[in-house]
Formats: sequence, C-alpha cells, structure tokens
Amino acid sequence: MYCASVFSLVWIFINGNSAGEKTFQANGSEGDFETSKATCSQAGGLLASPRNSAENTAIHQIVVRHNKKAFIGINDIQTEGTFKYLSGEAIRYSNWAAGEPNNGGGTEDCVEIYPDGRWNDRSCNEKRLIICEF
Ligand code: 289
Ligand code: CA
Repeated sequence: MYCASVFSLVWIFINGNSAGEKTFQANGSEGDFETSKATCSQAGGLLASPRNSAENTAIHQIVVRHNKKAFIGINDIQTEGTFKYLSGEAIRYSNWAAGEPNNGGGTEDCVEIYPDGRWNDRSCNEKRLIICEF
C-alpha cells in the first residue's frame, strides 16, 4: 500500500501537469468521448475540463508531449451551440480556433484540443488521447 502510494506520487510528479489545485494526467491511451469520460471516472478523476488559460496550457502541454489531440470535458450535446461542462454548467472560458465551433456536418457536439492549444468542436465518436484531471 505504502509503495503503491509513493509510486503514484512519483508517477504524478514525473508525468502530471499541474495548474492551481488540479493535476492533469495521460497515459497515452485513447478513446471516444464516452470512453474517455468513463476511463477518467474509473480512475477517480474527471475528463480534463479547462476553466481558465492556466489549465488549458497544462492540458495543451500534454497534447504536445503525446502529439495527439484530446477531448476535453465540454460539449453541446444537450443544446446545439450551448457548450457546457460535464456538470451541466455553461462554460465561461473558451479557446476556440478561428472559425470554430462550426458544428461541421451537423454532428460535432464534443470538443477537441489541438496541438496549438486551441479548441475545435468535433464528433464525439472520434478517438482521442485521454487526459484526466484530479
Ligand atoms: O469532419 C470535419 C472535421 O474534420 C474538421 O474539419 C476541419 O478541420 C474544420 O472544418 C473543423 O471545424 C472540423 O471539425
Ligand atoms: Ca468543428
């Protein structure tokens, strides 16, 4: 038990990215939006949900490290054009790429973060790097 706790702390220290109270982590695995949410939940966390630029930068750095786009915990599944966190709270911070969100093809209800840190609305069925926050 003690070894496992020390290992996790060392692992977080080496691989995690912190912003304020949050630590963001990825282990390289990928999944669609539902799988990403479930994976983070099973790990005792939440799909990474940036609420300010410091948190977005921490997530962005993980995307660059893995060279893989990632879903964030924001979507407009319930009401087209109204983006909300997983809690149902409407977002107040955003970092959309130019021209986004565009609901391309009429089916883009999830949000991916690009290697430049900007956001794009994208189909929830794509597979993306899973980044969790703790
Ligand atoms: O299927 C459309 C997506 O691949 C993306 O294509 C372009 O990058 C832009 O139109 C994006 O908005 C879109 O999500
Ligand atoms: Ca889009």
